[in-house]
Amino acid sequence: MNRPKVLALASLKPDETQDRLLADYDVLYDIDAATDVRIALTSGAAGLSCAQMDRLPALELIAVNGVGVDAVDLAQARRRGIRVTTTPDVLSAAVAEMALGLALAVGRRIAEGDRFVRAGSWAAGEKPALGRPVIQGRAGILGYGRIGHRLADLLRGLGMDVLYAARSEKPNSPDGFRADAEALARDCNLLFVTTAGGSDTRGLVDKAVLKALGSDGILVNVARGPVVDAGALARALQAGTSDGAGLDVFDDEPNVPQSLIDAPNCVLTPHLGSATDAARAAMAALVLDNITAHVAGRPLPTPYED
Ligand code: 8YV
Repeated sequence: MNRPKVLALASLKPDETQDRLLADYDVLYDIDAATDVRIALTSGAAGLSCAQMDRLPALELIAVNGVGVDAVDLAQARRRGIRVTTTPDVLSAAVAEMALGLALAVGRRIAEGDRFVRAGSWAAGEKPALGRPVIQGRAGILGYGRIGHRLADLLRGLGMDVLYAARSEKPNSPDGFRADAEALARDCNLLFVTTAGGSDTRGLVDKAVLKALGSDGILVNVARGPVVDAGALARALQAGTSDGAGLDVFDDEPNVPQSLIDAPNCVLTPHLGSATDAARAAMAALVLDNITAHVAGRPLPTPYED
């Protein structure tokens, strides 16, 4: 029997899920050899552009291994009636704890302390820089979707007051609403970015928002690089008008601007938000479930909904 073809622009983890994909489907990796594929598997970061879709005239389904669809040309997919699925919920806890970890790493200078020990500075009698309390005061969450909600639960559980900015105020939320990023930044000392990427949010955290966050503010971005103006952030960190930043995402991954590498109190991680074994296994299982459902003509478990 002919196995359905899948163009794989991303691989699945753990290996057992990748093995299931390889067992059940004829997996192609080269888009030029995939002109008749009906299914494309991609990651949140890689997405699928309009130009790529143009090379896949038979495409019916884009299965994203992640929640971000900013790299998928959704307008073109809609025009062509191509369905898109993502992996919501199963990665929210992982991304939320990464955000919290980055805030702690920045505020308590954990990454800097690690470098200090390894460089022999401690043994040489030098004194490490002091950190600052992190879990106190008010935390702001920019983007109040599934990941933002999970993070808000964690922060509230730690005794923090939580504020959020989103497109609209959420009825019955225990957290305080602010109408925009600047108002949110003004009223908190930890600002977490969990909003979707794409043209709507590009440069949302700009010089004015960083100024509103102030010189005792910490910024954490686990969303998409372009949401934060990296140049403005690097300048604010250098000038001391921002206290610190924890960044898991960047404009041009895996390249990180030298200005951020050189910036003081800036913790940089390689897009690790969903990178736990449990989250990645659950994501991969959902990707396979969506592909299987599509092939069988059943309803998609997790279609992307705008
Ligand atoms: C993944 C992500 O790291 O969900 C997303 O959009 O950015 C991350 O969870 C990425 O999709 C790689 O699979």
